[in-house]
Amino acid sequence: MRVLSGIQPTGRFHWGNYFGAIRQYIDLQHGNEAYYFIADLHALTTVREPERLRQNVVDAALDLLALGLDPAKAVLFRQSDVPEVSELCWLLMTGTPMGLLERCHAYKDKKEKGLAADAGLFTYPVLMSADILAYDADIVPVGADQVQHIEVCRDLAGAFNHHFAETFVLPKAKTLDASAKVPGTDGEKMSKSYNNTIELFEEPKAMRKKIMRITTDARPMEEPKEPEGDHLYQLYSLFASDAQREEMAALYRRGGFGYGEIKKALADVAEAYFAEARAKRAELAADPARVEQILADGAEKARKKASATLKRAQRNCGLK
Ligand code: AQP
Repeated sequence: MRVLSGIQPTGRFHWGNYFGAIRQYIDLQHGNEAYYFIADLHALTTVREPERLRQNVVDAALDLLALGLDPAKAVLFRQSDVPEVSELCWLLMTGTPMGLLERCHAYKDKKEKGLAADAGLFTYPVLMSADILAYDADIVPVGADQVQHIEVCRDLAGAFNHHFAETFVLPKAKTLDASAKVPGTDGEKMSKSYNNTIELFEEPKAMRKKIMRITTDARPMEEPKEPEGDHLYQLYSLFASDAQREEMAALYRRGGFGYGEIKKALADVAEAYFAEARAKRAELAADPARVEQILADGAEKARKKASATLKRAQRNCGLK
């Protein structure tokens, strides 16, 4: 299978990014042809400071490599290093109905909140479609919030294939049942724009502080509680072994505990979980030239694939 996914360098990655998407990237690099990119063109709709964007890209690469993305197995590259994708985006754009984009939640949510949206945000599902189709991806590992955009991609690819000739592979989204929508500290979807995130490589002290602020209900300590649907329990479950999870569920059902205890247990498992990656990240950060080389090698491989797809699409629609 050919696997492709992208992640925006709009800030430091959080637990939602990891358990919803990055963990899948790492698993799927084994036994598949995998392409992963740092979506800097997409990030431009949010990050408007050049230095910060550049730094975010480096941080994103360091995070991914530290978490186990292996450049010997998967192709890691910057989105903007493959200009073929932007051209492919235009080809798709000419056949994209406005109504389809008006229904996409990234744009709709912003508009409903009365926030200013630009054409970049409005057309983002089309660029994302080009990102996917350029590499003939079969599978796109993502969190639940991206499933709608993969459906748009399938619609656009299907319409192009139908109107012109068989050009694109129709991709499928892949989500993980237990972590397709990781809750944030307030119980809503963990998201940078909701200010409810816990970052992967946050300083342990700062991380503990955030964990202590996770919202809980006001039921008395002695009362038994149902663990399912409780976001603190859900977050703990992401890190815990089966035995730890069952023990925690039994504690909830028995009652007689304070949420402070659970939060402390969550901070302990989370700190241990990322300790190895944290050390590896520090090592990688000491050698920026190596990271740059990994991205340059990745771009070369990615361009080769994307330019073959672009040529096919140009020929089929009459440009060549
Ligand atoms: N809370 C989440 N649970 C599961 N998966 C998630 N993802 C994001 N949040 C969660 C998945 O992470 C991948 C990268 O997402 P992105 O590049 O679109 O990052 P993002 O959407 O910018 O993340 P945020 O924090 O949610 O940002 P904003 O606030 O800008 O929307 C994707 O596969 C995504 O599904």
